[in-house]
Amino acid sequence: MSDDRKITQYDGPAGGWRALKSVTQHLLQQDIPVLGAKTLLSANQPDGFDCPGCAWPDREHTSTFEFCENGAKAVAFEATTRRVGPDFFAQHSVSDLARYSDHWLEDQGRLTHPLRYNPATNRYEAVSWDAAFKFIATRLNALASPDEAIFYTSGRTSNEAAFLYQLFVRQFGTNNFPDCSNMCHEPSGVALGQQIGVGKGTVSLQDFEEADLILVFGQNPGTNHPRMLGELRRAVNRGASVLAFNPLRERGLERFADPQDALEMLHGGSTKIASDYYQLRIGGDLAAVTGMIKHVLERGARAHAEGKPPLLDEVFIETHTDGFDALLASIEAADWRDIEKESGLSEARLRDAGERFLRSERAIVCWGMGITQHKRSVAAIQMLVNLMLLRGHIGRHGAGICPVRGHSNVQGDRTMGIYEKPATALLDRLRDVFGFEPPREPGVDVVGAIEAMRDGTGKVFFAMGGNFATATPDTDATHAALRNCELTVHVATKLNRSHLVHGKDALILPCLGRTEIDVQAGGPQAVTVEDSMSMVHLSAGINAPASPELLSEPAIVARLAQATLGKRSDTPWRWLVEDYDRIRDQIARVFEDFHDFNQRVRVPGGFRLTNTAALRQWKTATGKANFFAHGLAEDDPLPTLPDTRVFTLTTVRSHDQYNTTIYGLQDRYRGVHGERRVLFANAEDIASLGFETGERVDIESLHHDGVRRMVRGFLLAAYDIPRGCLAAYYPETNALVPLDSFAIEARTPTSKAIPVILHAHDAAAASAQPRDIAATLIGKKREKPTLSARKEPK
Ligand SMILES: Nc1nc2c(c(=O)[nH]1)N[C@H]1C(S)=C(S)[C@@H](COP(=O)(O)OP(=O)(O)OC[C@H]3O[C@@H](n4cnc5c(=O)[nH]c(N)nc54)[C@H](O)[C@@H]3O)O[C@H]1N2
Ligand SMILES: Nc1nc2c(c(=O)[nH]1)N[C@H]1C(S)=C(S)[C@@H](COP(=O)(O)OP(=O)(O)OC[C@H]3O[C@@H](n4cnc5c(=O)[nH]c(N)nc54)[C@H](O)[C@@H]3O)O[C@H]1N2
Ligand SMILES: [Mo]
Repeated sequence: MSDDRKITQYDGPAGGWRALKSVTQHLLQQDIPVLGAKTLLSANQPDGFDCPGCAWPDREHTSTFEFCENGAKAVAFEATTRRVGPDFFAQHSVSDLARYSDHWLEDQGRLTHPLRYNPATNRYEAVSWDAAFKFIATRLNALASPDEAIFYTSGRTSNEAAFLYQLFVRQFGTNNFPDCSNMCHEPSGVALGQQIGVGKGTVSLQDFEEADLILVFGQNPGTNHPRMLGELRRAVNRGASVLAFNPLRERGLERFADPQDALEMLHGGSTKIASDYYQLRIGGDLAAVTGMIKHVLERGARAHAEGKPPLLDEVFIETHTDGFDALLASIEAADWRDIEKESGLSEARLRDAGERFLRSERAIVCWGMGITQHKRSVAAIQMLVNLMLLRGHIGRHGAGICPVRGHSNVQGDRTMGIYEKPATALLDRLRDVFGFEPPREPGVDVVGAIEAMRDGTGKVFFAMGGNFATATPDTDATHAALRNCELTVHVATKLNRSHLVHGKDALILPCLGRTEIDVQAGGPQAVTVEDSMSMVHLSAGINAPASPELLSEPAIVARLAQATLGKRSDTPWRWLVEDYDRIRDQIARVFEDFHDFNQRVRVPGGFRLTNTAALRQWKTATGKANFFAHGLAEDDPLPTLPDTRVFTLTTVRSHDQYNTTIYGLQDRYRGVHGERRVLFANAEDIASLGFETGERVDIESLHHDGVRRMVRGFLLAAYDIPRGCLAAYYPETNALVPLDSFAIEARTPTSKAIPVILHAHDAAAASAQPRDIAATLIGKKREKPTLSARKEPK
């Protein structure tokens, strides 16, 4: 291993001085010491921009400086002074660019001009905006059906852009709206919708101040929602408990030094966050919560029999819920041995967790991708909510449900109608307000979009942000699908892989970022976003645009709509974007909850959208909050191979990335430096396979479709993780996730539970023909993979 590549143990707390140091380094790397500092000070301020980092809410948008290391990186990365203009693309052909890493591509800087791919030169070349819109419009209008076009959205898009975008696409005639949510919190929306009648969380930040117990399932806030750590720390300091459920020991859930706390920083102190850490098996959450519920129900029944005060909220269960008896029966049927086996936790530990829950008067349950990206994620989420319903921890102070969203406006985009299965009520409303007949057929989600492009029924792929080629599963299949398109178009701030894995024709449309001043005919504009707790507020950039050529996302949508729809649409597209208040007035006409939008959003801090579940009104099929019974029986056990150990691999984010945007090669809290192809494994597993820490291995995933999926050259790192479980970074491992392996009902790729086997690294094999593994899975005897401790030359 080279000197700058090392894996060590990190003993410090999350946050602290090292977080401050890291921010300074990132600002310097982006060549923006002065501008960067000014920019950072405006993040999440009443008159500044919404931090593009994550969807965690801000304290009333009024604190002096909500410091967050990773928010700072996101801002610095956008505010960089580097540029990739037409001269850059003249120097580099697409095949040349394709050889560089994702990190290098985005690190080249901000896109400055609209670009069109020229197959003759194999290069992107500058094109005028008018020509770009005309080209796309002609191609869209030439399709045999509007359903041959697919319109992707990543979650940074503002409410205003998202609203115009869905309006344009529906006037064009399709509901093909795959979005990043499909890969993210879709199961939360599905589970909560069925259960409590609203697909969003019920808590506000105020509830975090009052809770006495916070359960954190499958989430790594120290890295992905650093400002949430501030909230957890405050809660712990006033005596609340935090229970963490995670197969990996995550430093941010253990100890945190708040860079905003002068005393803590001065004295090198830190706060212990999780009072208990439940290191369960990957995918063991449903079983773990089943165990907790089993304990709670048993204790409840005993208290009842002994005439003691009730431990369950019987009044709430009686008046507000449905399905209790079915839950009871299924929990009674669950056997502790099975619970232990599936969760990887002992009965005693789970009873202890259940007991802590019983002692809590005001509990909040939070979860992230560790819960949603599984086959049975909807069931797991419904079990979490079952637990909360038993003691009525919903719709009262200090208690409730908290799916922690990712992208800063992913929740708002859905609210605005970016959804492939729109409700009839929304379509009716659009028809009435805008006088057109919207398409009624559901559109494709992310998996459906890849299938459609693969099969040739999806011909034009348009992306409002994101990095579809890299964020999606089954990398090889997805890339082939994208290349099969007639046209791919990306609205983006930075160059990324998706621009290089393109259709026969391709365009890149560069847009303004959150941090930049957006001037339209009516003067400087602000956009609005909705955070993870349904707060809607304004966001206005402060930096000069990265290039005078950039258009805002709303302007791009409006001009494309005008070019495409022409006289077919009587929506005044150009007029609407002259002043975003006009767009907001239209939003208010469509969505009741946005009444007086322009006035209410100008109150500092914005306003909160109504959450019926938080008011204990249940817009469900039964009119009640529903308990859902979900048995333990795994319907999809790990495949078996003779003489070969099959592991479960989960894919996680490092501390130095924003999804597919790689800021750097450090994962400080996990002790990783200078490398991203790392495989975290239990030391005993490494030894039992005859490998050594620091050795490289190849990872192969197992699936029934006969396709061989393999990623190579991962460095083995001993880590505190249960035996049989492995972890590696996303997106390097996305090639291992089969396209048709997704969550039941929600179709979210199962990126957190991939059955894999390990091979000694075969450096030469990268060029070898892929072998068919199907035979081995349907029972034919397979050669034992070479698992000897063969060392690669260092
Ligand atoms: N800096 C930064 N911030 C971000 C992002 C980013 O990439 N970088 N991404 C944004 C987005 S879009 C999202 S969705 C969020 C993602 O935020 P997270 O939900 O925190 O995302 P992951 O890194 O995927 O980590 C999930 C956690 O789940 C754990 N885990 C894995 N498998 C299991 C399991 O089976 N059970 C349990 N209980 N835990 C498991 C992992 O160990 C890890 O700690 O963050 C948002 N914020
Ligand atoms: N294996 C595995 N796969 C996963 C996950 C996982 O945990 N494991 N997580 C999934 C999750 S939770 C998500 S949300 C998806 C993320 O999927 P995406 O949302 O598609 O991906 P991002 O990496 O967030 O997109 C980054 C790109 O967005 C562009 N961009 C940045 N800011 C702006 C802007 O303001 N406007 C526009 N138009 N473009 C902008 C830049 O060009 C940048 O390259 O990935 C999913 N994929
Ligand atoms: Mo996400």
